[in-house]
Amino acid sequence: MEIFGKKMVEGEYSIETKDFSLKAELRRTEFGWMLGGWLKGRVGRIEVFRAEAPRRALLNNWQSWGPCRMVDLGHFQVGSVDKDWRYAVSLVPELLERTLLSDYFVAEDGKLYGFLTSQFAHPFFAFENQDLVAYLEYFDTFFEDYVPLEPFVLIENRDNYELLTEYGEMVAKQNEARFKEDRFTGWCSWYHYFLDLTWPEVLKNLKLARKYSLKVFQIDDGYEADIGDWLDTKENFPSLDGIASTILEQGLEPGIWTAPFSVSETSKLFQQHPDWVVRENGSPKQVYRNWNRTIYALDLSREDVKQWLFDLFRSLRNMGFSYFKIDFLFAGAMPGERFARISPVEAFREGLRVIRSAVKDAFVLGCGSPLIPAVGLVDGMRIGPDTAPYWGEDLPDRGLPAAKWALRNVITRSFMNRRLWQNDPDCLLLRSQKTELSQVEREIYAYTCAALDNMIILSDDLSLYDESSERIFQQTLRLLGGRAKVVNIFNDEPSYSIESFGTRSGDVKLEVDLKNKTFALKRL
Ligand code: FH2
Repeated sequence: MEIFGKKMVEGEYSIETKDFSLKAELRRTEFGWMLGGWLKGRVGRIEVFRAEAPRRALLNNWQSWGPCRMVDLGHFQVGSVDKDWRYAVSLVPELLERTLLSDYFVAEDGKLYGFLTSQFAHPFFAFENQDLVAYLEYFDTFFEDYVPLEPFVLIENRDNYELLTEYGEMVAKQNEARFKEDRFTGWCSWYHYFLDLTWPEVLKNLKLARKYSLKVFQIDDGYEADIGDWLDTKENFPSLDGIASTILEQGLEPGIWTAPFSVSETSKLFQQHPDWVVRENGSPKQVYRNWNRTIYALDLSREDVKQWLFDLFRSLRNMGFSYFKIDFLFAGAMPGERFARISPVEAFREGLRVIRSAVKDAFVLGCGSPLIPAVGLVDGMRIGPDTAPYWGEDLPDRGLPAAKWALRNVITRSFMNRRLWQNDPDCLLLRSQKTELSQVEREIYAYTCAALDNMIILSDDLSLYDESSERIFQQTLRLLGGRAKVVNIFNDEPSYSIESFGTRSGDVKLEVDLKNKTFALKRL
């Protein structure tokens, strides 16, 4: 094993080049090894650690929607899957063609390699020939003063699930993770209505939400005039003020979806402030396409942009919204030309800090977000791709909506739950009509989320609920509250055994098979 290209031994490492200086120290610890340090200047991309590559490993993508899965490295075709991923899949896309990547951490039987923070750099791992190589990507950022090296750890001497939970705890501590811990249930408009949301349907569900004792009522994408023009609603929709007060009058907490770091080419925001977006060769840089439009990224290094963002979220908060699903957050972290010379990761964190301070004590749910840079700044985090009213068994795993792939990440990223934030497993779809999900598929999804003590948000036309929907929902609520362990976390997909201790139904064991679609729930 090597540190900065030298033999890995306890002690100090220092690098001086014409571009940068770096001082680091490697220590042996009770759990394995830990490397910390400082650097200044223009680092670019630096190799931190190198070891022999494992044959099988748990690989993790940098953002919410990306996969976290076991990969058999002997059989994996580089570039065969990940480069087709929906939306941006990597902060170092040119490497995806050549190597297999994992962001933030890699785990194998008995070992976990990971970075504890992403405050300045983007930490990632690449498989190069027979080696596993850990890098820090600082882009072209110049650091005038010393900044901390993102700490690196090698965790050993733990059973496999504890490698992950120990890592989660270290990440939480290092980032001063803070999040609202209360359990609540909610409703979200997306997975039934999508962009066809209408106000009469909102009102209908709002009345029914009380029957199911839901606490949060969240309007998703489908109310806004354009991406970026968040305070303007579409035709036949009340103002946001009106939306919030209607929800409040029914005794629920109003929630609203935005994609706050995204700006559509067609928006008034872009017409008025073409200089507010991240650039490439001097022109606005397309960071992704969606809604049939080119989407740019807000330049979060600008004071005027931050003021606008603060005012936007403070207004929404003042209208009464207290739950904010902030989506497509990766846009804010995309590399490009920004006004101030800070790294994309610093810009992203600046943006999240502004939102956090503007909404005060409200619940902030990250989505489509780089994971580690958001720790300490959000209350909840989507940890998988979109679910869907179908299982998706024949769909290859390419980041397209499917209940099966959404649920796989719920299991593989379960160690993040209530350590970094509350995991959002994506919505439960419990309706028995206007869905392709069978009853057993709906049960597997709901009980897995509950046994792992995740957030519970329904996304159905509630008027379609029948006796089976209500029974699954009640059973789901009874399975919450436990401390969970996925016994065989490094299994090849798709079958897992989850033990959850101290749930509202006592200690339980849930065995789920995502391929054959079976489950068994037992008391321990
Ligand atoms: O809010 C929904 C999904 O939950 C989110 F993950 C993303 C887009 C939307 C709406 O556009 O896929």
